[in-house]
Amino acid sequence: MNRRRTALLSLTGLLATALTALPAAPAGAEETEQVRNGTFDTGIEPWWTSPNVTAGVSDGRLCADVPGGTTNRWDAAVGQNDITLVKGESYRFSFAATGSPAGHSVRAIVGLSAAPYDTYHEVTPQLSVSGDTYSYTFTSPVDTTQGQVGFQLGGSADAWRFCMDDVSLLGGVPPEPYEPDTGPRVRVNQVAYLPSGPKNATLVTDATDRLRWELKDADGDVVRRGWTVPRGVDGSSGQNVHSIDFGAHRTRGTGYTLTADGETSRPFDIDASAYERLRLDAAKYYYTQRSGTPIRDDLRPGYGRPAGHVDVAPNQGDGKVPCQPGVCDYTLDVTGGWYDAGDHGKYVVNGGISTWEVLSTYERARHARTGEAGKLGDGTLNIPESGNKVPDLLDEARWELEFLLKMQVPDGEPLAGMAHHKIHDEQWTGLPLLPSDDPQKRELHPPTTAATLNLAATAAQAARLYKPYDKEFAAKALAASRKAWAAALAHPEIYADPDDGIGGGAYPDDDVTDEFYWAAAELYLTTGEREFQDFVLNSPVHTADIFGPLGYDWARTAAAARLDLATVPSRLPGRDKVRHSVVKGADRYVATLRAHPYGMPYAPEDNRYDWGSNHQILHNAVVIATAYDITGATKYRDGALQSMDYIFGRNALNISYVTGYGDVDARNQHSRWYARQLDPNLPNPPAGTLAGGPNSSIQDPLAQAKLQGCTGQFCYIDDIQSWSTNEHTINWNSALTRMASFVADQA
Ligand code: 9MR
Repeated sequence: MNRRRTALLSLTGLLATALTALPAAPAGAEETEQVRNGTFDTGIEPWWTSPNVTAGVSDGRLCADVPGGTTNRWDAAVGQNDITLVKGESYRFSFAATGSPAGHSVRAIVGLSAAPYDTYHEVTPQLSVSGDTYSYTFTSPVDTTQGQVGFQLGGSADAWRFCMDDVSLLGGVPPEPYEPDTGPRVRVNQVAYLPSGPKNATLVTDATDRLRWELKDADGDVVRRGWTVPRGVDGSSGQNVHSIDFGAHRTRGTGYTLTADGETSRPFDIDASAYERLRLDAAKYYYTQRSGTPIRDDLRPGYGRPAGHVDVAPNQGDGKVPCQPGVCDYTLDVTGGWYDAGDHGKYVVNGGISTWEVLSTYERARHARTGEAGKLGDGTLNIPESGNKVPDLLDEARWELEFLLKMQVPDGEPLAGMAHHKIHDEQWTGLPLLPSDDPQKRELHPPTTAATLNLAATAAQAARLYKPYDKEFAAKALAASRKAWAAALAHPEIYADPDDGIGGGAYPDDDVTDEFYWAAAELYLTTGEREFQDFVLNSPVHTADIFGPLGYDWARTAAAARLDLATVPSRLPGRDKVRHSVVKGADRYVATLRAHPYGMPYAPEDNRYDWGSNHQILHNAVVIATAYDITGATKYRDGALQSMDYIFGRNALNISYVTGYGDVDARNQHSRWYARQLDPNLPNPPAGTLAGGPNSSIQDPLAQAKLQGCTGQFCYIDDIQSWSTNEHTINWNSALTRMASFVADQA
């Protein structure tokens, strides 16, 4: 520590000289130590410890005896408060540490010492007995004088000893520029092209003239040659690119590579089997998202965990959840359902669109020419209900449906029949945190028209799909749907508060004409009744141009109705026109895809990628795929297939956005329980988990620190802290589920 002390002293000396000799230095230009007594030369002041930790100076270091038997990381800690952080300034956070016995890790954070305890930088290194030094650079996203350097030591069953020294937080260091490793400049679908499908790639190059390309098999033998097509500068990446079409090669095989301009792509297959796997993996994602039930390790090795939010401490549980103060005076049992994403919230609007898309994957398989409903039938998904003679996909969706029905306001209450918008924690919780370890109070938020119509739509759809398997449940769902429909008509303009985003997302939507259209469409398709038919035909949404560049999502639900009216058999007057409108939408997306040098059906205005852009791309692909189901025309089949290439690596970052698929895949999605990046004892997300993908608005601090000024496709980072570019959600995986099934069916 003496060395450090000298370094600090001489730095102070330098600073003093600089200050007298030169005009005022620009803020942040000098390196300044923010931590007091990081070398423990004067005892442990001003460091604090949690009451259960005993700390003192030993051999010039701070050593802490940590008790066993705590749950969360922050249940035992050492730290220092009152640290000033300056927004936009970069800091080097470094320390030396030991842990004994071996095998323990420390969660070291720089964050906020007061609620909501945001962390601006955190790492969880595994400690050694002999000791290591650790050093990290990050940029502060905020101005605060309430900063904290904290070492969280809890969560271990056994007692252990932690020692640290030379703790430093040096401000004014040069920021570490973030350069994503994008690998070879030839960008391919790293998973697989279908033997009979289109095969396209993108080459990043400064060359403006066409170049030779070669396709090699696994032995390195050239099996096909051709010329690239120069495409100029691509606005979505800022790169000069060429495209490559090797679709003429139809020979099945693994380990192919594509070479051009002296670069060789990552390997890929020409085969369908990966999509058969993906069909199941994408749908299996939902079991591990279940709330209210233990996840069985025998069904998902490595993913077993206790039931979340079932009234077992420290959970406050979802069995008797009150409203936010002043909203209602009853409690509801809202156990079950799927957790929305990496958080522990459950939201009816997002639950609704997700359930619709999972159910629609099944419904499409029943009606489409290439559909094979048995592929997601009983016994395919390895869930507790497998073997009950009900298609597994329906069993999985029912887990969420039962929850959605519980969110309905009970009879006798003023808003009876409406649905509460959401239920989640009172405050945001930190990462990592298993659902069963969440200690927060849970609350119901006010009912909204949007949530009510989501419930009406999905429950109506459920009523027709479950009828052959469970008449009683089908009848219950239909009754709930009718009740919700009537309640929405009686309260057509109750919107979610866009500022209600503490402890959970807001999911605000102040245009519900599309939700009304969707609910009416599902009720019509299930009952054939005149009231719903009239509502559909009279809705301005019925004839509106709804297939815009961004794709449908939880707030823009008209497409859910239009796709179902076009494909689920009915006697709707003018049904041909509805079918034609889908084909017209698909034509637009195919045109976008053909004009795009990365070959995808997504070109948002000014290349401003939206939150969850990956699922929007998949949704535009669903529209193209549906046009294929309607017309049987190859150009739609090919367009839908080609859209997958972007998701699997034919993109500016050369990454597959689906965990477990492709040579380099997204695997650190923002999640409180697939948090391996923060705790080596936790898993990464299961195979088949889609990352949200590039988001030009980069709302989270990590993305803001690393990706400032990013162009379209580059606004993404595979880091668990980047919740605005790298989360996973039930409504994004439903898009993957639907497309995976379509692609597998084309084999
Ligand atoms: O996907 C949602 C995105 O469209 C919204 O712009 C954003 C802000 O409201 O919220 C996203 O949804 C998040 C939700 O609010 C909470 N759970 C995680 C969701 C995905 O990030």
